[in-house]
This record gives sequence, C-alpha cells and structure tokens, in this order.
Amino acid sequence: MIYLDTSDPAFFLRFQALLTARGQQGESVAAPVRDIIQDVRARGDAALCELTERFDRVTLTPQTLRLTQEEISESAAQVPPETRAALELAAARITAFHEAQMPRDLDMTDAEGIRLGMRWIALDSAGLYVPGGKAAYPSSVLMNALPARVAGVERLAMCVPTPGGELNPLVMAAAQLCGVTEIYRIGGAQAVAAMAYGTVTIAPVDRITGPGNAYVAEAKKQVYGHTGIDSIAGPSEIVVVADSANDPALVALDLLAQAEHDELAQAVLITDDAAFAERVVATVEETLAILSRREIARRSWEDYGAVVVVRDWGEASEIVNALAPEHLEVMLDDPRAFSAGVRHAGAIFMGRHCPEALGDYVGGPNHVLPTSRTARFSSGLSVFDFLKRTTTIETDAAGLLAIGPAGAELARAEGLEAHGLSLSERIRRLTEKGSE
Ligand code: HSO
Ligand code: ZN
Repeated sequence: MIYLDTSDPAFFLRFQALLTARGQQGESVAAPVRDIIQDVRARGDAALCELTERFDRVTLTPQTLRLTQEEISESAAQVPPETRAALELAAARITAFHEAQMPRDLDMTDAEGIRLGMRWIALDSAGLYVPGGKAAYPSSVLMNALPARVAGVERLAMCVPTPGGELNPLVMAAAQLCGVTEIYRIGGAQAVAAMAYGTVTIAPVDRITGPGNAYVAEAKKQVYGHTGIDSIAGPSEIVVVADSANDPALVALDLLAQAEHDELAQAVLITDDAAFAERVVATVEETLAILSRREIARRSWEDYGAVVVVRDWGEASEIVNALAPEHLEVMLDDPRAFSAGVRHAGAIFMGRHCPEALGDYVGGPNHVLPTSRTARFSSGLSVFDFLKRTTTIETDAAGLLAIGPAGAELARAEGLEAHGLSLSERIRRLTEKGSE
C-alpha cells in the first residue's frame, strides 16, 4: 500500500508512480491467438471441437456444440429460489434503467425547408462471451444481455466454456432470465473467432461483448474491425472519497470489495483526515486476515492499494480526475457538490449508504465500466453499444436550389467533376424549367 500526502513536497512524483503502477502486464498472446483464429476460420466446427477437447477436456461434435433447452433448464433449476428472486430483482432494475436510456430519433426541418433526420437502429445480432469457472459472474450476464435486449437486438448468442463439462447453474439461470436460448459450450479465442467469422453451426454476430481472460481480450482486439466489440476490460479499480464522519470499517470493506476481484485490482482512499486514514488502514489489515479471498485481496492491497491525504476536497477532485477511476464512491455530506467537479469516472456512487457493490448487482446502471483510466474518453456499457445510427436528408427542388450551388463549388474546388455535375445538372434543369 502506498501512503501519499498532498502537503509532501515529493507528492507529485509519488502520485505519478501510483498512476503508472499497473502498467502493461504479462506476455503477449497475440501470436497463439492469431493461430487459433486462423484455424477456426479455415476449419470451422472441426477446429472448435478439437480446441475445446484440448483446452476444456470436453468431447464435442458439431451437433453438441449448442446446449439444448433441456440442458439449460435442468442446470438453471438447481439455483435456489432466493438466489433466483435476487436475479429477478436485479434484472428488473437493470432493464428499467436501460429502457430509460433509449434515445429518441431526430427529425428536423431547417430554414431551407430541408428535412434532416437521424434514426437509431438496433444491431441484428450480438454475441456475449461469458468466462468459465469461478470468473463467471451471473450479474455480468445480466449486465451484457439486458442492454442488448432493451436496444432491440433480435439475435443474442452466448458462448461459455464448460471445463470438464460442468455447466454453471447461475449463468444458465441468468441467461434464461434474459431470454438467451442460443448458448454454445465453447470458450477462449476460438469462441470469439467463431462468433466473429461464423462456422457451419454458429452464425456470425455483429458485435461481441463480455469479459474474458487475456486470450479472449486479445481475440476481441484481433477481430475488431470485422466485428464490433465492447471495450477491453482491465483489472477493476475504485476510489473512495470519505471524511472522518464515516465508519472506518465500512470504508475498509468497500476498498476490499474491489481488492478481492483481482490481484491487479486497485483500491484508493482519499480523505482529509490522517487519523481517519490510519483507522481505515488498520481495519483493512484486520479484515484481510479473515476474508475468504484474502490471498487475492492482500496482493491487490499491498501492491496497488493507496491512501491519499488531502488538504481540501478541491484537491481530492483533481486527484480523482487524474486517476479517472472505473468506480468512485463519494462518502461526504454533500456528494452532489463534490461529484459536480468530477469529469472522469466510469460510475459514481453517492452518499454514505451507497456502496459500489450495490451497483455491481442491483442498482440499475451497468457494471461493465471503463478501466485503466479509459474513463477519460469512454463510458460504461449501455444500450448505445447495441444501437447504431442512420442519418437521412430529404429535400425538394427549392432546397436543392438553396444549398446545391455551394456543394457544386466545393466539388469544383476538390476537382471532383462528376460530383459537381451531379449537383449542377440538376440545378441547371430546374432553373431552365423555372424560366421557361
Ligand atoms: N465490480 C465488477 C463487477 C462485478 N462485481 C461483478 C461483482 N460481480 C466490475 O465493475
Ligand atoms: Zn465488484
């Protein structure tokens, strides 16, 4: 854990170190991923079956790549009623929030009488990647599938690896709740390749979303351009801004909720009270000893955790903007006043009773958020990831006569003769007709 104080003359340098602490990690998997994608493109289903046998120890044929409805229902039925009820509440709230996001089409007529429009159109299809084993969060299935549904995407396919043949009942129940029935038991770069390029059994999709390991992330990067993708997620992070009126134990838990995600996760406390910071750090240490995921949380806290003591909240918001965190909790009396100064954060959790974990599951807004400071230029998943726009221009002769000559002039300036003629010939005919 790194301890910083803005009154320290070396603060700026030390803060830079915090910003870059989690630089590029791991070896490049670009080459093996390229080979896998090539193989799936060349040999389709046969490659998928072979790769799944090799990586997941599951023997498949093109006929058994897709889960049957009975398999999905049987697995989903194992979910206890209270968990199912919680999933349903989450789904209802996520759906309602994303419905409220739906944008309106634009239709305007300008001073020249020219009608201009913009229509939002849902993608025809989307593919949802769900990681296997312990990394599979049913909440993430809801967060990816429901915005697509709300946007109006007709076909939603899902790929989930089933190492050893095991289905994850929670993932199946979440998929069922979202009406996802097209599920394939494949994972890794091969699943991304199949969704991007298609095989005999799996039709290609227009956009692939969802979290995955380094191979999946690399595969998404490599198919991008041919197929749309969501952003590439890095390890999770949180900044908690808290004054000393908070219970240090609750602040500690919020930091640990982030740290337990990943050894590379980053949890940062910003406070104006050094004694309060000390109490939080002490509780983090105590709680770390008893958490079930203490190995992961401890690595994250020790290697990337930070406490920043500020002189005033203005400094705090500058630090938040520099960090551009995925999640920001504002545990102050007037969270709105503070967050008004925040320009870069994936999602903001306001007030003392609004932990980030609420938003992970049941708040309503999406929990797929920009990480690694990408909140400077990007946003969390939403219905906009599953919509695209088409613009329209509609004009009569009068409109063409009003603005066409300027178009013809620009065509002339660009040296594009046919462009110019396409405009000027129409204008000439209209003018001649008018003067007859
Ligand atoms: N905090 C994670 C999402 C998540 N948490 C899923 C629990 N389950 C990234 O925003
Ligand atoms: Zn979380």
